[in-house]
Amino acid sequence: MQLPDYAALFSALFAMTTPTHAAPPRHWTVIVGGATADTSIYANAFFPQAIDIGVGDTVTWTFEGFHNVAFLGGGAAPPFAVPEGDKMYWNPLIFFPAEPGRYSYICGIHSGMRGTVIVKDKAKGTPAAALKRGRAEQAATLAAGRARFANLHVERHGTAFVVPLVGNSRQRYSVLRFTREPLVVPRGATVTWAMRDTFEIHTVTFTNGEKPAQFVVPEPQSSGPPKLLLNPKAIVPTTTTQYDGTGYVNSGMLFPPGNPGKLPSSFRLTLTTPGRFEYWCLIHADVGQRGIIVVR
Ligand SMILES: [Cu+2]
Repeated sequence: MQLPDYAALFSALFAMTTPTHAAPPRHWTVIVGGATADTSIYANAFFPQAIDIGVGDTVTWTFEGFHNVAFLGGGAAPPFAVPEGDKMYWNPLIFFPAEPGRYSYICGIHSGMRGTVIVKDKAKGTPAAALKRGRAEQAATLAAGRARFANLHVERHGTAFVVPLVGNSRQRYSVLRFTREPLVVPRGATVTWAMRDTFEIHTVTFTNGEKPAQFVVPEPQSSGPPKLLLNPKAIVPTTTTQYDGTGYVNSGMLFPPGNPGKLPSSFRLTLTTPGRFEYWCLIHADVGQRGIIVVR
């Protein structure tokens, strides 16, 4: 999913809401997200996580790669994330009070993804040094994710298999893959996909050879950016517990374990028929989150 560039909008708003100042305003950059070249690892973070700026300076958030961030226009004094129904959307209309202080912001989609802007009378560092620090933090995050993926194993207890969906909120990455290799199980085996990631949401969806359904559907608005709607085909779970290799089977959205809403964080299927079956995460199908199960 390609997102429009809102950098200019951010900058314009900052410029509008910051007073004229004796010292020339400086321009800072915060990187949002990032991914490995093969898109298997995503950084769910702001880099640098904390940035010091001076009163009157501007900040641009630069979005890298695919990101599940929805934008909504409008609103008088919007918070960083806008609730709508039971979902949260990122709101680009961010007004920093133009006075010293510590301002936290979050990504409304990825719980736990947060950053801080510290506004001082005069910032100590330089924008170049802050960006370099951001890049270094991002590289460390992606390296940690890559190492985790390299060490990803399906758990097996007899004929029960567990595919962990992993991420790390401290190191701020998510692995957007199910397994490294096709998972081979005996006929009659039960496979559980278990969320172990406190950031992300995924689906487990067998499409029976069909192209995976789009998770978000842009809906044009009379003004401003399109509203992004969640596709019912992706979010409504099917009731299947046994899979014979035919039909459409969907877990619906799987959420971080122990989430406050007690929303589902695992999905289980018994595989009754030999064959090779493809499944997808509909949320991350664009970036190749596809799994293969071979039933023997
Ligand atoms: Cu996913």
